[in-house]
Amino acid sequence: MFIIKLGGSVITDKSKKECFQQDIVDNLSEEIKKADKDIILVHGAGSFGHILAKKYKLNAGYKYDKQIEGFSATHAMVQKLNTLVLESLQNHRVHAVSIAPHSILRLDNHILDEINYKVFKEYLNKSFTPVTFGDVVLDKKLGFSICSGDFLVKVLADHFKPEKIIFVLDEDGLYTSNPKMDENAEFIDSTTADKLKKLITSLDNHADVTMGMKGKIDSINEIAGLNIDTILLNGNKPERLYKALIGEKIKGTIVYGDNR
Ligand code: IP8
Repeated sequence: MFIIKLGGSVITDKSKKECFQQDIVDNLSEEIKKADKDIILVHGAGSFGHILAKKYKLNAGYKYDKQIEGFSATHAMVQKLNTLVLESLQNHRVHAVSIAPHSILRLDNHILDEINYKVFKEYLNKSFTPVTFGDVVLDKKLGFSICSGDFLVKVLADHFKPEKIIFVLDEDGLYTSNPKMDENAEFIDSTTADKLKKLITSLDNHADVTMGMKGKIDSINEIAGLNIDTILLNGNKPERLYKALIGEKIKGTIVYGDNR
């Protein structure tokens, strides 16, 4: 089984509110269908979620009444994005079922308090492709907060121990610094959790409430600690996701699990 995270920067144009990348998602759906693997799919919120979540400071928890409006507006937006992803998958005959985080998990000061893993398992057993996404959720201590797609990948990987985790990005993989800002950034084709810890990457300058690339490196670090190999690849380049799923070599970064 594989866990795939479709990054918000691939499935949406992060610089424009509510801008879905239909052609790219359609290509990725086709590749997922062609590879014919058991998959849990997770997607980010991109420009559908981060702009509003930042405006209403939702990740800081419940501080003022207007945030209630912001919470429900943000949820509606990420749900809308999820429907677009789902439609694309279904149009490519991937039998996707949406599992919305806000209804199956609760955090406690940003840490996992409870989650219903059974619902993922039952859909997987029946050959569905469960699709979950970065969402706003209840938080025991903070009232509410944000559950990012990367956080979901981490907790689902810990529980389901997939064969591999694949992060689909808008870059070829990891670099020694942010390639969008630094022309001397060097590409990393393979690394380990230990080396990753030393990597300093400046933050993306998008309105990303869950910390962009820095957040991603932190999550990958923890995933590598689960002894699961993680591949980072470019979702804008045709066939890379498909080839990674069937085990062919591609341009991308592989982060080896801790036991190597
Ligand atoms: O795009 C963030 O999820 P991510 C979710 O995976 C919201 O970091 C609601 C902004």
